[in-house]
Amino acid sequence: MTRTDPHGGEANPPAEAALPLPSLVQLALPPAGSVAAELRAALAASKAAIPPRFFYDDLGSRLFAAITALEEYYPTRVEAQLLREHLPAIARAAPVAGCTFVDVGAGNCEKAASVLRAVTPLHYVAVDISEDYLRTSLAQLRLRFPALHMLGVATDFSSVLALPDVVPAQRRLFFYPGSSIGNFTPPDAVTFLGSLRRQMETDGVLWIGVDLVKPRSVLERAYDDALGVTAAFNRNVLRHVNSLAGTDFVLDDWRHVAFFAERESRIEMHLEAVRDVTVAWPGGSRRFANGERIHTEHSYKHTIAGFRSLLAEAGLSTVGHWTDDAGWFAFFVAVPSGGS
Ligand code: AVJ
Repeated sequence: MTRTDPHGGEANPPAEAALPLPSLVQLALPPAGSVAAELRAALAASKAAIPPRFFYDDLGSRLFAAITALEEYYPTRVEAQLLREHLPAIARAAPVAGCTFVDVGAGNCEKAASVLRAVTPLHYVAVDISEDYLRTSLAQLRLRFPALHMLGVATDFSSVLALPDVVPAQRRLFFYPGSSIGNFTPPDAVTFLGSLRRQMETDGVLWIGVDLVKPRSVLERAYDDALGVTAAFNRNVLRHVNSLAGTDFVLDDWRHVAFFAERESRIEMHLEAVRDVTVAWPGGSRRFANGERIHTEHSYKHTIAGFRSLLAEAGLSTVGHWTDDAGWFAFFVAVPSGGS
C-alpha cells in the first residue's frame, strides 16, 4: 500500500503558488507493533544491538548533517572535493543525460544539489528513511531547482531498495554517496547492490562513494569527534528507541564508544553502560552491567580492489573510479555487467 501526499501537508506560500510541490510517497512501513517487537528482541539478545537505521529520526538526521560539517569527519569533505574536481569525467564515464536520478539516502539533498547541473536528469527521486526530513529537504531543493520534476520516496532500504512503479524504469542513475554502503557487511552489500542492479535494465548507472582503509587514528577521530557530535548522534538513538519501543533508557547512563576493528576492517560504534542499569519496556526488561555494551553500527572500510570485486559479484562492472591523493575515499561509476 502506498500513500501519496502531493501537498506535503504544508501551507503553500503565495509566491510559490505556481510551482507544483514534490509528491511524497510513503511506502508501507512495518506496523508499529512489529518495530517495537524487533527492537525489544534485539535488546534482550545476549549481544544487545540496535540497527543503525534507528539513528535517523528527525533529530538524528540533523545530527548526522552536523557530523558531515565536522573537520574530523573526512568522508563528506573528501567526497565533495572528488566530485568538485572530477564531476565532468564522472558524468562522462557512462551516459546519464535525461536519466531518472535516484538519490539513495537523500538526507538533506545537498549532495544531489551539487551534481544535478552536470547530470541534467529528467526526474529526481529522493529516497530516505525519514519522511519528515525528506519533506523539508525536498521543499528546500525545489527552491533551487524549480523546473525539476521531483518525487520523494520514504522507505526503509536497510536490506534491499524497492521503488514504487511511478519511478520511470529507463536509464536510472542510482546515486549512493557518502559510503552508506559501509553499514552493510560485505555479503549484505552484494545483496543490496544486486537489488539496485536488478532495477537498472541495461542502461542504468551506479555512482557510489566508498570509504577506504586508512590509519586507525584518522578513522577513530572521524567517529569520536572532539565536539561530541557523533556521541550525541549515537546516544540519540536511545531517545528514538524509547519512543518506538516504550523503553525507559536514561541517556546519562550511556556513553559513546567507537573503535576500528582491524580484522573485520570496520568501525564499530557501541553504547556502553556507565553503571549497572536496568532497562524496562512493556512486558520485559534487561539488566546491563557497568561496562556492558549495545552495538549500534558497523561502518566497513574497503580497498579499491575489494570494492571492485563486490560490485562484480553483484553484476556490476566498474567503468571508472576516482580517489584523493591520500587514498582516503573513492568514488566509483559502475554499469550492469554484460550478459547478466
Ligand atoms: C551514513 C553510514 C556513511 O558510517 O560514516 C557517521 C554514519 N556514523 N558517524 C558512516 C555515521 C557515525 C555514516 N554513514
